[in-house]
Amino acid sequence: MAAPGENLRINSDRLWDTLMEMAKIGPGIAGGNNRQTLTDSDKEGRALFKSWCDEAGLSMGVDQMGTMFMTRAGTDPDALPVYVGSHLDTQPTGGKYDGVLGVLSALEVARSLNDLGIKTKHPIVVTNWTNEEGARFAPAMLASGVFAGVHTLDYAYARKDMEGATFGDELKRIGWVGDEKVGARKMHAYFEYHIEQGPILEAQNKQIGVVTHCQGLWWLEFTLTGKEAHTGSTPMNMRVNAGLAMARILEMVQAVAMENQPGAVGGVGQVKFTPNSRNVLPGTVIFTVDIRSPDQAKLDGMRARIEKEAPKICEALGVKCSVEAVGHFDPITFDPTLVGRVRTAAEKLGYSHMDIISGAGHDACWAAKVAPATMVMCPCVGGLSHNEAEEISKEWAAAGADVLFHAVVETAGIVE
Ligand code: HGY
Ligand code: MN
Ligand code: MN
Repeated sequence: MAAPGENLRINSDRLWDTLMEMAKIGPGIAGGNNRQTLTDSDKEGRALFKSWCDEAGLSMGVDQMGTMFMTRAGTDPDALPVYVGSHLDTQPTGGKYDGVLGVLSALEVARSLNDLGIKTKHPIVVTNWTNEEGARFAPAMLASGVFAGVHTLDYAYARKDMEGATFGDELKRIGWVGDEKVGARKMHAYFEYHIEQGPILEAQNKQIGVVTHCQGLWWLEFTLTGKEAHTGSTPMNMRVNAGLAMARILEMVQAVAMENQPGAVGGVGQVKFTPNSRNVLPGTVIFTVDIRSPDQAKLDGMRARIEKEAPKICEALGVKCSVEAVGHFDPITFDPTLVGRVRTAAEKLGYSHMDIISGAGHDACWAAKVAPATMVMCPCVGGLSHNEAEEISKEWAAAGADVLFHAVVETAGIVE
């Protein structure tokens, strides 16, 4: 048995088996997952996660956004808890590890503490945030955003998916509307363990990412209005072509991002043509531009340029253009003390590590607004994520979970 606090290691086989069990719920079509938020498969995944937490003796609290807080009691009931979490919802063609690794590694920390008979002063709360992905209901990190006071509950409940279903109705439908006021809980600290979702750690042959910052983001939703017309019989000079306007805006976004290298990205992942018929020019085109940078000036400068250029592109084609910011957070600096504990844990455990800025957004970004927060990262194969082929090694998974274990226990305080 490890001496409390020294050389703590999680149970790697149990963590991997738990990941593989969860991966069976909401399977994708190519080996990954489609367990989108508030779907029946999300409901199934939540039930499985709760059954594991019940077995580990964790007590459940659920807030009005459906976020699951699973508490392992501390010895000091007045001590604010250490929260350790991520998300179980996935992209429509998601991998098995994005978010899931963080939630189930947090559960593994609780299970390992039970195995070792270790008591902590501060309670530890294993957390599953609702709707981190923002794929079905924009924006991303919706529940943690309400928790941090960035969004109101009404705003969140009114968010609609592409079929017109609202977040509030869907949360009620799957039976996960909790009674806790969102954000009433106070945190001593927040940790999130996550795959990098980029190529840096693997390329640098590092087992651990010590996450110092997260780049900022804007999601700009454009609605372009053209004129529905026959693609065959409408002469080129009579077209009001919203699809062409979209294509020119995408080219411009690419150019703006490339002008802001290094350290900026820009692109589009989702487009909706209406009526979306192969021989009808679209009347309406809706798409979301996703731009990001760790540099505040670059981030805001890119937004300003895109919002200035897009209307000009549309005007030249006689297309109407409107834009709404549907997601945003400024670049985040994580808590230096907690970042230091992650780095020290990696060194103590003998894992190679490097400082890194998160390219993807995470619930930790909003948690950082209301508590000291930081992240631990592990590599992923080829830096691939938001793709069913997302892959990590069992060893990578365990190394990050060991580091998480150490940093969390050091923050929660071991009671002899
Ligand atoms: O968009 C993101 O960065 C995250 O995966 N929700
Ligand atoms: Mn994620
Ligand atoms: Mn994701």
